[in-house]
Amino acid sequence: MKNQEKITYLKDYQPPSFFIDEVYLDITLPELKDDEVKIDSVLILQRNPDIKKPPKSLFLNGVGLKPERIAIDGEELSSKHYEITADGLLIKNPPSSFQLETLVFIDIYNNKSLEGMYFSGQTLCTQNEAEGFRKITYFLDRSDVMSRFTTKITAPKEIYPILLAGGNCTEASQDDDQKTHSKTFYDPSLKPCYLFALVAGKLNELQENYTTKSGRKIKLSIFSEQENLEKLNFAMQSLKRAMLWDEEVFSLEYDLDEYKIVAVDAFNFGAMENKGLNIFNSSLIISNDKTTTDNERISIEAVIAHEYFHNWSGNRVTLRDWFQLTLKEGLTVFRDQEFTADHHSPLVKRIQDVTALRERQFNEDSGPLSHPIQPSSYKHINNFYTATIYEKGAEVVRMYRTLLGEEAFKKALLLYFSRYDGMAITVDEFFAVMGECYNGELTQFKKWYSTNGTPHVKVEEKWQEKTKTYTATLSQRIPNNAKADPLLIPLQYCLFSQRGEEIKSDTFLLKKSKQALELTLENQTDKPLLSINRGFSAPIELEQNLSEDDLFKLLKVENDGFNRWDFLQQLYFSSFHSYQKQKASFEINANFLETLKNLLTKEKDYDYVAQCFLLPSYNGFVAREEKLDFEEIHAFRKTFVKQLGSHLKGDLLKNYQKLALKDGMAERSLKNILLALLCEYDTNYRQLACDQFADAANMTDSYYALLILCKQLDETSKKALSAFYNKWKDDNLVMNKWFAAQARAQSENVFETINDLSKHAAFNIEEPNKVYALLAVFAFHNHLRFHDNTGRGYELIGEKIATLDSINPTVAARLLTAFGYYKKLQPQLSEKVVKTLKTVKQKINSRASLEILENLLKKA
Ligand code: HT7
Ligand code: ZN
Repeated sequence: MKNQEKITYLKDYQPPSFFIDEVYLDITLPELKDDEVKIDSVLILQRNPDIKKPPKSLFLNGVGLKPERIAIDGEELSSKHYEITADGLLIKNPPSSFQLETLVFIDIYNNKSLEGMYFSGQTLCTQNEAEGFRKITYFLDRSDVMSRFTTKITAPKEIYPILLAGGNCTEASQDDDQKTHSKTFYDPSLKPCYLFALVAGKLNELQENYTTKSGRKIKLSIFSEQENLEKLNFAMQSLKRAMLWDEEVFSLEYDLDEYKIVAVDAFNFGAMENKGLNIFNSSLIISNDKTTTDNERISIEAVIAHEYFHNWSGNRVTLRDWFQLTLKEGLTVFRDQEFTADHHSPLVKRIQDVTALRERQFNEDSGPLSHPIQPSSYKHINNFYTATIYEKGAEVVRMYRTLLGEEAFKKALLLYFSRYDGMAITVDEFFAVMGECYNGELTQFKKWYSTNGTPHVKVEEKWQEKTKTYTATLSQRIPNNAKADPLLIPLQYCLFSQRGEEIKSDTFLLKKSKQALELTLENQTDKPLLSINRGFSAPIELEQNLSEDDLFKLLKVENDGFNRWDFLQQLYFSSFHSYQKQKASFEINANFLETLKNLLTKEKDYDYVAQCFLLPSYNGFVAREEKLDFEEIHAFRKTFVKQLGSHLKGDLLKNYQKLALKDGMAERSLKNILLALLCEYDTNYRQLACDQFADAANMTDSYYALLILCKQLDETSKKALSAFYNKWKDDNLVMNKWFAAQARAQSENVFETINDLSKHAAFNIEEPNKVYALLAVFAFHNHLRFHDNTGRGYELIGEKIATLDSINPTVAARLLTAFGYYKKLQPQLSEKVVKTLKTVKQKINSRASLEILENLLKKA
């Protein structure tokens, strides 16, 4: 039974037989805890005029509802006219247009899945993407049914002083004895039900106004619990920056009179773009420099922008079905990446985005969970909110820009938004608009949507001195997808002479499996140097095999900052490969040391230098290496840092001390990376980390010092942890950091620590943030111990997944993806993973977790 779950296929799409034009929801919240919520819904339905044959029945989704009354055009239906099943309501012989009234009760107190309507602490809220609305009332829960919503909420005033829904507030009233009050919201835009939202609770509000370019005044409100009210200002200013940016860059304005955001602690993902009423994981709203790190602030700004940008890319232009998810997510990630690039360093942003793509998406795409940005089937849609749909989807949008050029791309986007405003569409329409604005043939590019796996592009260079002909033969293949047709890959490149002059820069369009870039270079005497995939113009793995000498030459001449950084990455990896061969006799290339020293002592862009001094992470190794041995990777990192330290300790220390006297995000970023290197080089430097921890004036300095100390769980780190705990124990969000710091510890006793922490009073398995902080940080970022030879890491996470599955399947399924690359591990470890997964399979029941498990266990 477990395995025979329903599969949804893209090819089976059928338009809805009915549309719902208007929705009137009358929602009554109970006075007594444990009583149910009453949902009285009136839907105005009409048959889809394109469907000629009158349908015999109409099926509305509905899960876990307790129906009390079902009426058509005011007449209660007798039981022979409808059927209630576990997943919905079937109405027999529906008229061609009618008014359907349903009165249902729902139990919100036992809803731990955090979908539909649920409690986050004392705050009642909703999460309806992808298929949560069916847990609230009977509806056509699909994104191509777009309706106008009017929502009336009635509730006891003392328990729920704040009542919110999407749209503009049109009416407020209270009963005579002031005990009960009501609010009505009308949303004039057409929206699918996944964008419906409601919030009720004891909340405080930060309110400001924003005037759009066309002069409309918008009321902006951010709500949180009382104690966080003074930590909402950064989010508010970020929202205003996002609104202004979308007007200036894409001429897109906000449309309603109100824009509301609510922070809740219990939330499965980062945030949700509900029309006019965003709901945010509190970790992505609440901030100040005492409690939030610089990187967290950048994420907050980006996610606020992301959800705001969805108002156009996702809400006004929405999806026909969930197979189109990348249409809104890929485009919106691209938009938020550009927003952040415009407000901070574009180069550092690109480096960070590509690093994240390699560490998350490339890893996903090279294992059993690989899927295209438009999958052809799914069992549970919640499993497809992946790095591939989001981040690879954004890279596909970026490639359109490279192909079309800045101006034509912008024109195409404006055309897209105006042509499809108010519609539910597919990626085909987006592709068609881009094609219309492209000066060439784009048909082949479409294959990016249906092809899974990261393309590997091999470069073989030849220089014929006699004929002065330079040839680079490029060939493409996808390792785990041998049958894939060739893709259209735009590769920006530059050829340099050996003396460092730029010979030619252009975009090469690789279309065939094998294709030559051939140039006659009359004035050249020596083989030129090729720097390709500049700015990471395509999401590919490059196989260029540049020698270390060529990398050093290119580092001197290349002016594309991204590729310069990437040459350093290649040097780190080539050092690893030398270490694998030479082990004890390994020595870092002197030129590499010199390059790093020059960067540290001469380069003034601290943010960039910080990126260069960040050694590839363990996930970076997962992305690049075919076979994984984390003990060897760990030993290499240690050896590398020891040698780096012994050559550069003076510079590392001097720069650390210099930066410690300065303020600023870039300065802090480099300073903390230098501190980590110093402490890893020689434990005596840990005193510096202790001092920084004790004296820190902000969370960035305090938390990075703590993280450095917690690499080993010993007396020193325990002291710091307990100081941190005593200071922050009443701050639920900061406590997430306390859990995460310990989950990263590389000590052999980390398993006991995690087990103990999972029983700590501040830990709550029902709150996804806690699961992410403790268990996901361990499984996704503590490679040394998650893959511990004893298999204890796997067992620990396996057991937690089994427990979590019956509470919150979405989060359990996400945690399972930590096993995604197990086939690259040494056999003794991959066998242990399989054993753990098989044990977990016996203990779980949810469709979401089973889908991931079955994919993981699929034979290659
Ligand atoms: N569009 C939002 C997706 C989302 C979600 C999906 C499934 C289950 C819970 C969820 N919470 C939010 C987030 C975004 O991309 O903006
Ligand atoms: Zn999104």
